[in-house]
Amino acid sequence: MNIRTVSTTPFNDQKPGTSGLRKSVKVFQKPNYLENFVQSIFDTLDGCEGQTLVLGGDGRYYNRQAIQIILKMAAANRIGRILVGRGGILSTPAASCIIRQYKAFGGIILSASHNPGGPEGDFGIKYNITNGGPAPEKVTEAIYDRSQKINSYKILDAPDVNLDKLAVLRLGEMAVEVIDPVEPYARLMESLFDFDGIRSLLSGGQFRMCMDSLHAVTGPYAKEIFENRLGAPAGTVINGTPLEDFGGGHPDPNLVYAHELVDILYGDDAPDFGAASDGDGDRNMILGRKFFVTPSDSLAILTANANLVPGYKERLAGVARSMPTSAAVDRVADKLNIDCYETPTGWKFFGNLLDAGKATLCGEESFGTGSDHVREKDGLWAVLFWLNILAVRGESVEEIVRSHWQTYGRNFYSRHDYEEVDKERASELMESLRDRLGEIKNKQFGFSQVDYADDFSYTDPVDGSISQKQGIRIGFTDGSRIVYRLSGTGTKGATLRVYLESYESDASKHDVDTQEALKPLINLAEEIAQIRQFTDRDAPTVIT
Ligand code: G16
Repeated sequence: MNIRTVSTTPFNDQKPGTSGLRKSVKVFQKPNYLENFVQSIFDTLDGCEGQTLVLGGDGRYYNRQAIQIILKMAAANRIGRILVGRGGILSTPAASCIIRQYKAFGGIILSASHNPGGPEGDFGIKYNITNGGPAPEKVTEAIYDRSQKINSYKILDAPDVNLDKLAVLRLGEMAVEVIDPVEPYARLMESLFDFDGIRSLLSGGQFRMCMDSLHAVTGPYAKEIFENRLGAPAGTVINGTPLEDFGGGHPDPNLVYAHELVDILYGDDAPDFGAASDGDGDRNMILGRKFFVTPSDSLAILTANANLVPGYKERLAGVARSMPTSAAVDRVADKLNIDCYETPTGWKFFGNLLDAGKATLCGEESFGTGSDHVREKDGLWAVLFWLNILAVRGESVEEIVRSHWQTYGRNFYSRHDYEEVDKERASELMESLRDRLGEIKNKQFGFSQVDYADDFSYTDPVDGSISQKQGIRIGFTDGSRIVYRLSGTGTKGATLRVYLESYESDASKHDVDTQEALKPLINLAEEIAQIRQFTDRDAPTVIT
């Protein structure tokens, strides 16, 4: 078989965002676009020749074609062995699990996460390092730098590999192992949670759950774990067949996009527990009967109840949350007397803390929770964690959350997204806030006295690397807070995210609607940033 060297020229838009390179499928289908980025990865990885890499994706449109291209390029770049999920499928947490279990050099994950799929949708690619986690900024920057100078890539002329049968094959000099994408992950879950206890809960006939896989990657994982291994009735997993376009839906587990599940959980005869995951299986949404658990509260509750779960009993070293995530978990960490870290948005920032044993659990407001069992956030892991707690405590989701608030107080929390707004105007809004930080500091807005105003900067406590301009924070003396950030995962225009948080210790005031409780802060967010004027929008596109 012949290795071809193909001439190419750089694309100037290959800078990875919050989580890898995400673009529309149409952009990825441009001649040489995918190839340039993949070659830039291989050129950047020192010592990858002869090594094992893991490869798989969330099954969205273009997944199969991209995998064939990457396999042939890997063979041409002298990679020793590739472990690829059957059908080209690997959920993001399963890819992380397999990199770690097989002690692979790293992995290439194909996903645009919660972004819609199909020929008109999005596609994405990211590189994960030996610890199983997303490449840190120094690696993604090196890949980008390389992509700006690239003038050729290498590819093997060979027929496509059959991805649909478990087998060990050869592609030129390289071994290709088509592996079961579910088994290693399901085994890892069994080692962390009390499967017997959860099985009694799910098969006892009293407790009912509904898992919405949104026609995305978790379908086969959820069916195997909940229905086959834990005895939940068939039909517990809905939308469980992965489709290339996610059935035309938006595979984002939140109250807006997972509306089928929300309707079930808020309908007559609702089940006791509902959950959803996203395109690539790393996000989660948790619902009780007619009750929504905010991701920030979920992280706090998992932390407070970790002792009930075999894999975490008496072994929490610390917790970490992204800066815009509410401080609910900080209160729990305080009580447990463990460290709590505040990182920029992006799971990659948790990697060092997990590797160094400084944090055991991590979470983000963006429906992501995880632990040191892998180096990605993990949707089904969070669902199992909740089921384990429910099995032990025998209370409803709502009771557990309310008693948590009673102990720790309630952090009212909401995120307002303004999607697909004009990029330049959105940057102007942020710049204008930056310019006025000095003036905003110590200012009084009505009853609200500003306590601090800054642009979040993070110094990694393990390697000392510094990440600046990670979001504008305006904190008030009553503990409430507004954060403004531009998303790093959108593919059309810009997405402005406004994160709102206030704290209420008085349990008699916990029963207020979140948007109502945050109303004064929402008005203040508009007054300070002039969102309507900069975005030309009267209201957010998505409120979570
Ligand atoms: C990615 C990152 C998360 C981040 C989220 C939203 O998640 O891994 O850490 O919180 O994007 O980022 P942004 O606010 O910049 O859009 P996923 O699930 O999309 O891979």
